[in-house]
This record gives sequence, structure tokens and C-alpha cells, in this order.
Amino acid sequence: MTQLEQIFKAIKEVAIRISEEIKYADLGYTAHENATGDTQLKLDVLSDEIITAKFKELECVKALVSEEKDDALNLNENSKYIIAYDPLDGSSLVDVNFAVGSIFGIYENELNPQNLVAAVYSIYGPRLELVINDKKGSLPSLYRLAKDGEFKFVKELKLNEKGKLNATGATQKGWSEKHIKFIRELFLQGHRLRYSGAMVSDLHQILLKGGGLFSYPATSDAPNGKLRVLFEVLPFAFIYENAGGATSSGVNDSLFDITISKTHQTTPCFFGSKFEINLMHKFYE
Ligand code: P6P
Repeated sequence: MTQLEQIFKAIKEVAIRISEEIKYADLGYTAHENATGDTQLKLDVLSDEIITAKFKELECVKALVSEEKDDALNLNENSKYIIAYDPLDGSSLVDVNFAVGSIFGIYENELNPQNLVAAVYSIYGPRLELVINDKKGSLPSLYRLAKDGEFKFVKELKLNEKGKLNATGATQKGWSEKHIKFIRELFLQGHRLRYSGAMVSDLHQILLKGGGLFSYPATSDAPNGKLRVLFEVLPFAFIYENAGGATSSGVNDSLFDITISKTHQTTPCFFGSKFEINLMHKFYE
């Protein structure tokens, strides 16, 4: 088993464990905030502990960077892979029984966008599913947990040139005029609103339904957006671009053009089919 395969196997094991914990966990809040100011749910901390314990067993893991950890956790200084992850994205929606998920970016030696070599996310919904993208340029693969407790390959995922779904993030009263016009144009072209407030679910739906747009733009109250570059944005950018889609911060040609200056850095972000991203550039120029 290659080192990457060991990491994927570990992610499968923690996904099964977290999906079980979600069903019966205490949904209370801790008295702590994470590095980006979100008050931590006990479930956030539990999910992070489950993932940390599992990756500590792997010698190939150099360090862990988590949405729920202020600083990197250094494990094996001579190893190759740094894993940046959001242990439970959308956790504040577990109390209304929405689908939520875990997001993993696997970086080689350094936490730079160009060093992202694989991306995985799990989605805890009516079914437990994983999307694994193990190489730049290859299509992401969908896996589903079967009755025998094993993940079974379902299909490869590809985005159409143009889609039908429009997931519109951020508080609308903070949207810029150009963003208001852009989003309105998509609805005038017949796109349908699909937004749950959990990026894993919203991006998974667009990916599986053939395309569209997910946006979490710069707003007057959050000029740098809300979503975290290393462990939310870049893993999905990797998956979307490999699925034949495109991404942008609104000013660059790809989210991989971002320069990393701090671990919990956020960015405005657009993920989608090529038609929608090209249209965004027209309105944002
Ligand atoms: P808003 C969940 O808290 C999250 O980090 C993402 O999963 C989601 O896309 C976003 O925040 C939702 O933010 O401001 O629309 O509630």
C-alpha cells in the first residue's frame, strides 16, 4: 500500500467513526473559539480528536493542520505529507439534521497551493459517501459505504460545461453591486437556488448533478470571504478543476493562484462549471 493509500484508508476509517458519533453526540458548545472565531461545538472537537488519533498512527504524516487547531501539530519531521482538514464542516447544522462533512487536503512537504497532491471529502447524509481525488488531472471518484462496512466505488465525477444549480453564499446585504447583478443573471438564465449552508453538501450536490455555481464572495463585512484556504477551499478547488470545472477568487484565474500567508487564511471563492465561472469574470472585470 502506498503512503497516499494509507492516508485514504485512514480517512475511510475516521469517516465511519465520525458518522456514528454524529448520530448520538451531544450537540452542545464548548467554551472555546477556533482560530477563525467560530465557537467550537463538542462535536467539532471530538471529530478533530478522532482524526488526530488516527493520523498519529501513520509514519508518512509530517504534520496536521486543522480548522479546530490554532497551530500545526508536527508529527514526523522527515515525512512527506501534511494533512490540512476541516474535521466537521457545517457542524452547526447537525442540530437540524442536515448533511455535513469532513474535508481533507493532502500537501507534499509544504503548505503551498501547488503542493496539494490529493483531496478527499466525506459527506454524512442519508448515506455515508466519500469523494477521493488522488491525482492532479484525474477525475474525482465517488465511493459509498455498503452494508458490509466497506466503501464501494460508484462512479467518476465530471462537471458539464454549464449547469443548472446556483449556491449563493454570504449575507446578501453585504454583496457588491457586481455580485448582485451576476447572481441575478444566473437566475434569469433559469438556474435554481440550492443552498444549505454546509459547503460540503452544496458542492457535492453541484458536482453530482452535473454543474452550476457555488459562490462565497467578498462582502462589505467580510472582504476576505469566510471559507478557509488550506482546508476548505483548495481541496474543493482541486476536485472541481479535475472534474472539468473552474475556480476563482473573483480576481484570479484559479484559486490555486492564491499566495498563502497564514494557516487560517480565508478567501472569497467561486467553484463551478466553466460557463458560470466565465460569466462571473465578465461581471467582476
Ligand atoms: P453562511 C459552515 O459554517 C461554513 O463554513 C461552510 O460550510 C458554509 O458554506 C458557510 O460556512 C456558510 O456560511 O455565512 O452562509 O452561514
